[in-house]
Amino acid sequence: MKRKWWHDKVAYQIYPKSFYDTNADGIGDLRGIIEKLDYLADLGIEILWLSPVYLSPFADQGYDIADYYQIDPRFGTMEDMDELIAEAKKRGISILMDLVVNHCSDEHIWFQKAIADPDGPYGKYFYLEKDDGQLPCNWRSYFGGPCWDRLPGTDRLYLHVFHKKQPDLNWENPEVRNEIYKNINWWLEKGLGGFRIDAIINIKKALPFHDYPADRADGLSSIDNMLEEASGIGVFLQEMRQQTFEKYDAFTVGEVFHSKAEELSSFIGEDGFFSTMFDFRPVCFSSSANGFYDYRPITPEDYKQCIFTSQAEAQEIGFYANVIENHDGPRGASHYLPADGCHDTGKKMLATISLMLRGIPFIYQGQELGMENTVFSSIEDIDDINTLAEYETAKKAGLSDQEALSAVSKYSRDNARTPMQWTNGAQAGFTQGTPWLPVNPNYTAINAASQLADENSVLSYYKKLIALRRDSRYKETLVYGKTVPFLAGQKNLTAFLRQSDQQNILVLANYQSAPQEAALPFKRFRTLLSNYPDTVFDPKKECLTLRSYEAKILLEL
Ligand code: TEU
Ligand code: CA
Repeated sequence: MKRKWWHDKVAYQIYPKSFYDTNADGIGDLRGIIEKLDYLADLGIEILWLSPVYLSPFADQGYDIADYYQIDPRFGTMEDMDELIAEAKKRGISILMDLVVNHCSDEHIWFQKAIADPDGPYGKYFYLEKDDGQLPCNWRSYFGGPCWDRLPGTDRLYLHVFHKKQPDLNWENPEVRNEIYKNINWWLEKGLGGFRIDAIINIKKALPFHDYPADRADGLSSIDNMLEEASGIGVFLQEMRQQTFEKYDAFTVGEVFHSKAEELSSFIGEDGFFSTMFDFRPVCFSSSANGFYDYRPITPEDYKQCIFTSQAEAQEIGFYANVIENHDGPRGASHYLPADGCHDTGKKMLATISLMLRGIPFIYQGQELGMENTVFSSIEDIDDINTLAEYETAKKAGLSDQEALSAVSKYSRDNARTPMQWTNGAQAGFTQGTPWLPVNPNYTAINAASQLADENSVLSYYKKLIALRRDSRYKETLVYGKTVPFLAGQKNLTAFLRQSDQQNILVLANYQSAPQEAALPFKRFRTLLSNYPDTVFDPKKECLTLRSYEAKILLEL
């Protein structure tokens, strides 16, 4: 396998709006990120992905871009951005921007020109169809309702698979693709390390537009059916890579849902479309075509199955990017840990698993503190358009207000979007003003300042895990070594070996509160890291007793 500069890095996702506010307007900003670069460097981060900071009306929190060449004034200026790239570089950190090119904002000049002249060149930048009283197809938008809306003041409809303020760009039009590549190269010229690539699987539509069997009472069909049928996306992705990323040796991580197993090597194999893509298998496990109200919790055994399947599938091909949370869902600690394990010890165990897997770890802001889901006391507390749509879906399915609220609370994207908890002071030290989204009330117990001062905190443990990955003695094994499941049939034990020619490293996690024994595959070992200060080992039985949510990383001697 060709070695690449990103293989041994740990990445971190910033949701700028909620990271750190320096001018008291309640919204995080670029200067806030610059101020916290030392914190991130100290944690061991070498790649930093920023969710969108481009000019945007914020219908979907910046995932609706009005100008790809401008920074939104809420976040700062282009000078701030340049300074951020330069300051990060000084600390050995590469910046990734979010590449949102399935759609733009309806306030983008291209869409405005399409409205003014639907038959002109910009009409071809979008998917426009004559409005003959019937929708061109019955796809349901990801945020609820049909994917078609009237192009204002015209007799046309336009396609939006997300919000109506996010019209889909027509990738079949080479002019659109060239505009996108030009933009990517413009940013790479500035010294970016690369991009996280949003909703990329949606760029290829199964054409001509047609209906699929309705799957809800609304008569619409999930877009998944279309994605299943669409083929030929590789032509676009290959062209994009060749015209942009490849020339700069840029790092790219694809947000790829619904990829087909046989396509994995074209996506992330050597010379694949992307450097890596997120492993969403555990996320998809919980989801349901019916919506949030029908999502199912994931058990430790399910989670183990998911990660082992993904590890096996990718290891001969390339690298997955491993995540337990991002800005689109619940907090990892709340989602993946049983209620009796959602404490510091359990959070450290979950971190051990996620960061010791083969792949490129992405940590989402606050994950390193063990931030948890927040509490919504009414639907008024929710800002996110996706959650609001899911709430309506739940009610239409017959749930009461209270039931619907409780169902969507578990999966709401706002759980991840509450402000970063820096201190135990007012507004968790996030802002001197009023935060755009209320802080999670648990900030007095969970915050960076107290954890920085505590050798045994979740944050300190994350630092040790990252340091271990970067340690030259183990790096080869932890980065390139195989993942070999161990005692996979033993319930609520998640164990695997990381193996290279030089060494064996065993990761053990007791994913429950009851203790359990684990027979070791070797007699002599040294503990590299654990969430307990000591080890209960019976040398006669070559057996280790793991206590409640105990995790161990052992080096065979
Ligand atoms: O998400 C793409 C996507 O598929 C989401 O709709 C996802 O299924 C949903 O958020 C799960 O709750 C990306 C971004 O990450 C998301 O924040 C944007 O809203 C979306 O694209 C549109 O740009
Ligand atoms: Ca601000």
